[in-house]
Amino acid sequence: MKALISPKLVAALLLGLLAGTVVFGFLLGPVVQGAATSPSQYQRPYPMPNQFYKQTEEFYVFASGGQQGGMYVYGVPSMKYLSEIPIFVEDQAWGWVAEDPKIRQMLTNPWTGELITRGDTHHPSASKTNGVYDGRWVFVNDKQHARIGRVDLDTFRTGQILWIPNTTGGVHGFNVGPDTKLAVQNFEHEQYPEKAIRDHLGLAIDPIKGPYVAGVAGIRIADDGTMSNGWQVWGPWQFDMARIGWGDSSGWLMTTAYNTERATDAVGMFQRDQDYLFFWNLASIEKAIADKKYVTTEQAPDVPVVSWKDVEVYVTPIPLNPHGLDISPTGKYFLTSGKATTLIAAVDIEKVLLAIKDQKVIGEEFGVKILDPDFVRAATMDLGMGPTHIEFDDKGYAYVGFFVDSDIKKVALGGPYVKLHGQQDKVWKVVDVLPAHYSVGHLVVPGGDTAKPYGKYIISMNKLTKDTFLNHGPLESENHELFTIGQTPAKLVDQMPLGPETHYSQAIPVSLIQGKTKHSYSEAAAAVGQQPSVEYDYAAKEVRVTMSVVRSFFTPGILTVPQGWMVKAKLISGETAMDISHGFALDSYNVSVSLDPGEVRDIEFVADKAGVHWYYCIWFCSELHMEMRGRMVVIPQSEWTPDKETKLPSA
Ligand code: CUK
Ligand code: CUA
Ligand code: CA
Repeated sequence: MKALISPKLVAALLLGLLAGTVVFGFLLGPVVQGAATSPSQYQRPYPMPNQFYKQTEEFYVFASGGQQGGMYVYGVPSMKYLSEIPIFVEDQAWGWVAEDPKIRQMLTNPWTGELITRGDTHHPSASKTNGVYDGRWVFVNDKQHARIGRVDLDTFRTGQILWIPNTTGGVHGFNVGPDTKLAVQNFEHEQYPEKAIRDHLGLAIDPIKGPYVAGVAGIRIADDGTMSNGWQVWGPWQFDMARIGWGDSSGWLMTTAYNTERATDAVGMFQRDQDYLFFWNLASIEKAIADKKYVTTEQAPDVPVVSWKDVEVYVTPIPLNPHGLDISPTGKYFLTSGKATTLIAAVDIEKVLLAIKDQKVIGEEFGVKILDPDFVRAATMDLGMGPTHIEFDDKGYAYVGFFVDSDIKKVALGGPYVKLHGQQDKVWKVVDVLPAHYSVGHLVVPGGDTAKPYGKYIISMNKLTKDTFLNHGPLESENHELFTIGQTPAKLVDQMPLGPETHYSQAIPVSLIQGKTKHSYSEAAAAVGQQPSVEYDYAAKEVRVTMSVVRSFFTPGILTVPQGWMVKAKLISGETAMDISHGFALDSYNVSVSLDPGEVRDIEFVADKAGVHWYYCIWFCSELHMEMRGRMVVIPQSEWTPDKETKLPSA
């Protein structure tokens, strides 16, 4: 071996001139060749699995991670796990850490200044143009802290986190509208808001006994994806799900409430035998704001808060304690499932609009007209135990998940959908049952929540897996089951264990994303000319470093710091090659960041521990990966003298 490594080669390696693969081949090539066995021993299935899967993949699935705090990404139909996208929770493996001030700011509550690194993602909702996915972004909510994350699909990274004011959290249904201009976020947990809101609503609210109030937040989305708080509507009820209409239901916002009882305990939330589906006229909300019928709060002086009394809103009764609220592809039918019933209501928006016009009203609550359910419903289906969520395909069928029955029922839609499936005699009836393992939560048909479902597949996101996979302790994984639905009966084709805990997912065609996925950032190119530098600021007690990170060096390779000073480092990856990542982890400090190719990242930390601390690269990036390290030498202030400053040779 020794003879293979010439001083020239070492020089080339150290200059970072050779790609990792070349280095590897050069160093180890002769050894490997010497030990080569007959090729048959290395035969692989043909085509090579990676090429096979890559070429036949049709959809990216973005699955919310629930208490994992981000999203999982996998491919369909391979059901191969690809990645995770950290959003609300720090995740050093994917480079999402609070020592980066940009990330710290996103994760910091703008009103309390608290860094919040816990989260609970529920409902991813993809950007759309004319009601169909356009592959730009996936937005998702954090139920626990009332924030919305935007994931940019060129990098698969979080680009923005918007915090929603006036609420203590507990937000559930989240949905992006058909043209990605408006998104809505429900407040599921009842609240005791600032006095300005309580006074404006004029309801009796007792901070201990309740009943409380809640509402919906409207989030505006600019053309570049930037979210901002647009408005809030508050009233006597909390909401579970929220959907913005399109097509037949354009201009309407629909929400469901399972606690129309306004109770504060589970038993109380089951007292009625029906709860409500709400219809909010979006233009009436904008008009109330234009007419200045709103208040603002101390916390959010620029976010108008409107009372339900000042907007056009109607309700209609639906089976009790609803969970699923999903809209058929033309925007016509709203299917809602009553969790504790066997019933699914199909409400027809055209009949809702007629009922509003002709006053088909059976009563009123808090001044809101209750539309006659017999008039507005196209059907009430008795389908099975524990219905959860609903999806739609491209052939006029709805799919309803059942937690208790552990299956999915395929139902033929009526009305204009008959011409798609031709099952005239079977409308609103079950035409197929798909067994699941087990307990179905959400379902996803690619595009199944849009104006144009792609159909072909359905994925059942099961809450329980029990004995489906190798057991791994009391906490079992989730189970995503893939069925093909182009034919009846549907066919189970694969199952995949996945971490906790998926709620909803979006399945987006590969063709909308693949072409624009970046392999490296262009930031490093922009930062070219920024030579490595070290600057000591004695007034601020700060060391500011610009550090170049490229195979296989950190420059500077030594950094001296007076103990207790702040270190502000700008790390610049000089890599443009695909998949060559570096990192910066600092011994005995709580600091570890990852640098994608060409990425520029800032990190800040206090050098509070004296001694020699190595920083090293965390990705195996080349044959000199282990050697890719440098020293931070922290010197007690009493021993510090300016001649100990790190000096870089001037360029
Ligand atoms: S929820 Cu979890 S299975 Cu948050 Cu859409 Cu129903
Ligand atoms: Cu860079 Cu390992
Ligand atoms: Ca109820």
